[in-house]
Amino acid sequence: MFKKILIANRGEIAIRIMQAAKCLNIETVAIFHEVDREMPFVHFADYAYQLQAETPKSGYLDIDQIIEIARTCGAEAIHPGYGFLSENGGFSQACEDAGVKFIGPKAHAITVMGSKTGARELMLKAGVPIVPGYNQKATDMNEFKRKASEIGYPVLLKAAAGGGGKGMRLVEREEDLIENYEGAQREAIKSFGDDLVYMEKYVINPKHIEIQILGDEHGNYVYLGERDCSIQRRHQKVIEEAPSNILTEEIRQAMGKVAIDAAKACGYVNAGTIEFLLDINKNFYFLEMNTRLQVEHPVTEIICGLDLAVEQIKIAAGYPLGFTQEDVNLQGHAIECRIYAEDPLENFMPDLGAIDYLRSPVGRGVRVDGGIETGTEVSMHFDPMLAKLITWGSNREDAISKMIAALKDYRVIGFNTIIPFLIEVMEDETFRNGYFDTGYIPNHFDFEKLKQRRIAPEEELTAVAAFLFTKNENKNVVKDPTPKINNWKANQLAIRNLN
Ligand code: MV4
Repeated sequence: MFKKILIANRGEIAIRIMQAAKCLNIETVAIFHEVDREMPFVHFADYAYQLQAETPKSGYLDIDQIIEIARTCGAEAIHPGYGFLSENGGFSQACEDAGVKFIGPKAHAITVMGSKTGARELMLKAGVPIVPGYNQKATDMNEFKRKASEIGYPVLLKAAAGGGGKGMRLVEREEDLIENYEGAQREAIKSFGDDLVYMEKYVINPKHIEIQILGDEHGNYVYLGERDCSIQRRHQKVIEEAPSNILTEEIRQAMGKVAIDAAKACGYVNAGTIEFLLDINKNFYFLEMNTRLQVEHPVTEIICGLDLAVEQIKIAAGYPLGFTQEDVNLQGHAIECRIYAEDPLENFMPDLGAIDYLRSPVGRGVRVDGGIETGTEVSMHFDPMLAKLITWGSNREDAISKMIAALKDYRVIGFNTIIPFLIEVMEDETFRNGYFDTGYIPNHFDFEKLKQRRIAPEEELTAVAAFLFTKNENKNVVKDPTPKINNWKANQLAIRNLN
């Protein structure tokens, strides 16, 4: 087993991986840009090295510098987390060439799954169901039109080098095909430097169901159930849950088998996720494979009773899985809400600032994976996700109830977060009855209702001021009327309440 590993990431996922390493008695090395110097993940590591970089983001993408730090400090392995270099085949290869173990798949698997058309071709050969479509570059537009007619409108045009919905165009009629094709090409070359655009039949109102798999270096594979990630906005997941309440055991097993076939087809090793579209008739189609540990992995590990980051490290160290498919037993229901520093009433515009006061919810069946603390500065350098709140219940209703209570207990004072939006979703009948799909937020969610429910600043500040008053009241400290939050209005209220 490794004695020291480097985590090439920041924030909550860096802490999450360090926690797993500590379980295995492995020393941890953090890398950080200057702007992150005081972040909790830097202090949580056993060692920390500052990255020299022009911009905060470029530091975490600097392959040569990161590998050089690993070699200098004697780290035998590197965990990439998610985002940054986690799906960069060149990084996986560079680690291998440098004799530092990459805690993830080989470069080949990352590269082949990184091309959406390459992945579709491979899945076709492996007998994995894909959405009917046309993978070739359109050299002859009449041929392309014929293919579209064969597939049947509406069709979806997608960038082969894309992902996350960027550059997708929905075409309802033949007369709009060429104009949209050319537009999609322009966007693809601009966003991804590759103008290959392919076509798929449009699956109406799909659910996004993904299967977690693990593969070790000895040819063993297991699937760990599914996650329903349909509650998304602008192709960004917001709420995820496991299991999906509409999947039957029969469909679960069929999707699990197909997911393992997909992993075997690219010689996949370590943790991976196969994303599917599930249509109204419960037909499922391969969408893409994510060759990394995902943000939403906690809902799977909670219902499986596994630590996926520990499993990843053990696989990278050459250990066999240690359990078989028969040992996998899903218990209860888990839900994850991502806590974004965004204003849901301003089209989820990121909101920045310092955290004047942070109080995370705790309790039975409540887990918070966070990378922040009171005083943390939320900057525009990185993704605005602050933390993940996960609840577990014996069934879905129980998990939802715990989530509502925990969200109402969360205090992030200093800027807007999507917590009020998340409470609204948890209390919404369509969410609660499970009959939602990927169109839930854009087509169903009632933002007007949220607006009515927004806590008037006065009430909120009074609540905070009263809390601080109680806090101060309970302490045998010198009565200091100036509470420790730098929100002037709360101070005024607190002072007024104290007098
Ligand atoms: C689709 C689709 C319907 N039909 N492909 C969105 C991002 C990228 N992962 C693929 N996406 C979709 N591909 C076909 N043939 C609908 C979507 C889609 C979607 C998929 C999953 C989760 C959320 C979504 C939101 C909008 C569209």
